[in-house]
Amino acid sequence: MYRALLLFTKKELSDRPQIKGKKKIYYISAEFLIGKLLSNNLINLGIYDELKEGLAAIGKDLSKIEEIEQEPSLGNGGLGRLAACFIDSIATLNLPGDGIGLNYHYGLFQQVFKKNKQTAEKNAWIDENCWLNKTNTKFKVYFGKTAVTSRLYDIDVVGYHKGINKLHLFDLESIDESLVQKGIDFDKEKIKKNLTLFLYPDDSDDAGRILRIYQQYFMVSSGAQLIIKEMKEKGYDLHKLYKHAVIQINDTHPTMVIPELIRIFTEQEGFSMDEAIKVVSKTCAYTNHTILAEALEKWPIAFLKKAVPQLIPIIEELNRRVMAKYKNPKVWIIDEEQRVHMAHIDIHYGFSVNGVAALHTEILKNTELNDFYKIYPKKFNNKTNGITFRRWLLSCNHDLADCITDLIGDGFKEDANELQKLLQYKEDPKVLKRIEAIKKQKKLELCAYIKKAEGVELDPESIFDIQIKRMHEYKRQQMNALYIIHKYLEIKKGKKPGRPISFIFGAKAAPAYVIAQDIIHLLLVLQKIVNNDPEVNKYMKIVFVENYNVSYAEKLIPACDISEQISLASQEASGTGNMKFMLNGAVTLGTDDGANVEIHDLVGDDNIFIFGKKSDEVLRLRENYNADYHADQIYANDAVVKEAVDFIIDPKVLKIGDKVCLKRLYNEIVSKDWFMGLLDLRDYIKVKDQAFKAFESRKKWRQMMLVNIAMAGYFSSDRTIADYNRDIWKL
Ligand code: 26V
Repeated sequence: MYRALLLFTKKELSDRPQIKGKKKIYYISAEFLIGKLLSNNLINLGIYDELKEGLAAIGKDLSKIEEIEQEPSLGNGGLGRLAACFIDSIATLNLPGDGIGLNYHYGLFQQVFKKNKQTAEKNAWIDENCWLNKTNTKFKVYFGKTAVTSRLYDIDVVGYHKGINKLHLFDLESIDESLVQKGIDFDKEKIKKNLTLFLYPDDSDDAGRILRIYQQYFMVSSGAQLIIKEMKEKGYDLHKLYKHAVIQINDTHPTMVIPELIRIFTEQEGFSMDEAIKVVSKTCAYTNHTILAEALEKWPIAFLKKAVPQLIPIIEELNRRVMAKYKNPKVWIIDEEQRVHMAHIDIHYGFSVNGVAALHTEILKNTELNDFYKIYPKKFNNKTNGITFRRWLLSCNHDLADCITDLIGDGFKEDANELQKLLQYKEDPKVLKRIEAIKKQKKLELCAYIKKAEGVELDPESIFDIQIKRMHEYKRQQMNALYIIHKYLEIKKGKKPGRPISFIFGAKAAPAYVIAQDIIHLLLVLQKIVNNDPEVNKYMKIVFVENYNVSYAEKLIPACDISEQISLASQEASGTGNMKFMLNGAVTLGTDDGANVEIHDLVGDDNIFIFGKKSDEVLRLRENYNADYHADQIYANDAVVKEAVDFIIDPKVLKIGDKVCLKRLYNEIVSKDWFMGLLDLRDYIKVKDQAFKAFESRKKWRQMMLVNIAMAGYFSSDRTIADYNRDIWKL
């Protein structure tokens, strides 16, 4: 049945018209975390309901058939999922625009828990029953004198009741899957066989880091050739490239497209260097997604020399021009350690630099990229992220979408701001109860799924408190763990919560990120202790779901009561899970960070739970961290904090867990606490308890749910893309 539906849907897609126009956006990204496509394609094609009914009439359940599809997990997290939401919205706004990326044979690793630890398995998704269409387009890509062939595979991207754009994924013709050994290990040296085998979960070792350069260049060289080919086919003058194409560079991973285009123009198209630089600079725009130093790419020039020697003279020329103009070494492209700062190429040689939420953009302008902001104030702009409501409401929560349609019609499907019409029902008990009943239903469905998938039985009457996102210290799952310990110890002492709480986690950690692995370990050990303690498990349970991915998110988000968005203020560029939860009627418990700030502004103080130090204060403390922040003193002076932290190395915990991991984590927290979990823990406990208490004022809580749904319209990626188009792309 799945195969029949896939073939039928592919045919429907191929019958739809291509979206056309004089100018086109190319969204280049190393990641497109598209997730399963069947139901989204059916929704966008406008045939979902008809098909579902038709199938039901012959005794088939579409939602069961959907389960068969393998998820293409071609992204690590937020950045990749954003790219997927964006291509959906670009097509929905009827804008001509294609994605350009890589056809990884194995997506983000599958997470398997062994002995309460994360292990990684390969995650295949390509087979004859998938959405890829093989094309005849091939390009030669040179690594110095070594040539490989790239072949283009396409996935159709259909807008909501609109035409088709493409997601172009390039693959290595000479790929060899037999290179993969145990887990996700493979021979990293054999570039001619391994280039597109894996999506990168981290870049901890040098072989891996060089391979990443090869991947990036393979992507941008293929992409540049495709763009030039399309321009020539349309008869456009390459000297006017910027009139017909705009290239949005998604983080620095595709930055080499800038020197590559300049190289092609000067070496093959007869441009002068000045002319090539001018044309390329007017075509490329850059999006920054993080202020974390370790994620801002700086490639040793020696690595680039090894992989792509042909780009070195171009990059050196770009750097010479910057040095001649600006005396501040902090804005140079090549630093004194002979490293190439990829973001600096984008900022000098692109026409737009944007952050992904209001606060993030302000921090870029005033702190992280301030030296550049002073040079190019007009280039900087904000584009607050968004999510596609097709996937994150219409597809993952049919019941809620139908309810909203009954109440305010289906205008919100084209114009998400219409969700605000829901506010008129704020005092309508029937409507409030219906929304609550839908939440209840989603919780029941999630309970059944978790029982089957994880073997844990949750109480659907309990509060569902959910934190799902990559495992990272700055996102502070460790602080959530400390709250859980605190609650556990309170229950042990006889202070029992009025209503049980289910603490739900989903998170993958980069395989080489030791402390993140330790936090996963702690949570899995806590899960064992809490869930097996008959004195406690009536009041609280923990479930850390195995292999969190897009498909799992689609089940978790509709069932959530409290959305945990607790990053250290200033560190989460935007977050997009926060928007998905809000749209599905969860209430945010969070810091004033990333897009939480905008959620807070929209729903007001009464419909969100905010805690913790503000970003100004955090940034100030971090400027002189060792002198100004003292985790050890907080630990020593606050009995509640100390009790929770000490439990990490309590004999009860060490008995089940790995002593090395737990002690390492304990030491990290009491001595460094780089992301200041201890600073905010007291306030977190206080406000989280307030949130649990507020859950009992049922009318008020239902109203909070309604207000959150009603105000979520701003976070439609249709709005975000309209903003990109108005300010940057001008299609
Ligand atoms: C870095 C690396 C480095 C090692 C190899 C793999 C890899 C993959 C991606 C990245 C960049 C991570 C940046 C990122 O994902 N930022 C997130 O972007 C979201 C969309 O804008 C935003 O909502 C999140 O707050 C931000 O953390």
